[in-house]
Amino acid sequence: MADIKHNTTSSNTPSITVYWLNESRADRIIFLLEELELPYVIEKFERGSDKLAPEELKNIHPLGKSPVIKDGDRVVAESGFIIDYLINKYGTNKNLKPTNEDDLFQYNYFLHYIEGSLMPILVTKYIFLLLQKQAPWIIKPVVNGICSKMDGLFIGPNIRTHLNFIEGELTKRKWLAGEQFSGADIQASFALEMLLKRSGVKEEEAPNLTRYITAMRERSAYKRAMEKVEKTSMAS
Ligand SMILES: N[C@@H](CCC(=O)N[C@@H](CS)C(=O)NCC(=O)O)C(=O)O
Repeated sequence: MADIKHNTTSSNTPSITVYWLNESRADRIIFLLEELELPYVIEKFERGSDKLAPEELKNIHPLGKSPVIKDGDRVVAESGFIIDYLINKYGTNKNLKPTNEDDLFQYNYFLHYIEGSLMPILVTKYIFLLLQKQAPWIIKPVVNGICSKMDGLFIGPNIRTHLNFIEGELTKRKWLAGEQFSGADIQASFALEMLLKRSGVKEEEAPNLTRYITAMRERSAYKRAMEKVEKTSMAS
């Protein structure tokens, strides 16, 4: 574990610590904090060879998952909740949460949809890929057979349904919750990049999602966040 100081905090600025795990949803929170231009400190945790988070993360929150943050003495878990919490508390003048009813409806929906519906199928796909990669050679053909059957029957079609849904939503609006970029897009950011990648669909076949991901990557906060993530990954 390493402390990575990115900003110096003074007594009247927020005291936010992000408990960051490599290759995790914690990158969303770094992205948000860069959008909000808030000072924060990253504490780095690294996955073990089993790909799980280290036990010490349970000292921060009993579930031992990342992201989890501390804001002063308050521990906040769940990426969607952390995003909404930080925007409500510190983002009032940043336009990251819609004020009109229709856009706010979409904002809340997508904040829940990403973790409630999309991530479970993407994680299932990831687990099956990992299983195929790590299977001992002697049972590899059997494991590969089971995995490709599951992919054909269940995982692949579900991923395609999500892709079609998102592609359709993005024909109606520039961002997920209207014409204005919001916290819902931050929650969706890396998940939708993964959705496109895991669907195996070419960018031309999902032009709206491709346009959306390109616009996301062009944001200066996204670029700064990626630099912080890269720097944190490299730090010992
Ligand atoms: N629904 C939670 C999911 C948190 C979660 O499962 N995080 C993963 C990383 S993306 C994790 O900590 N995995 C390590 C482990 O399960 O040991 C959220 O959105 O914050």
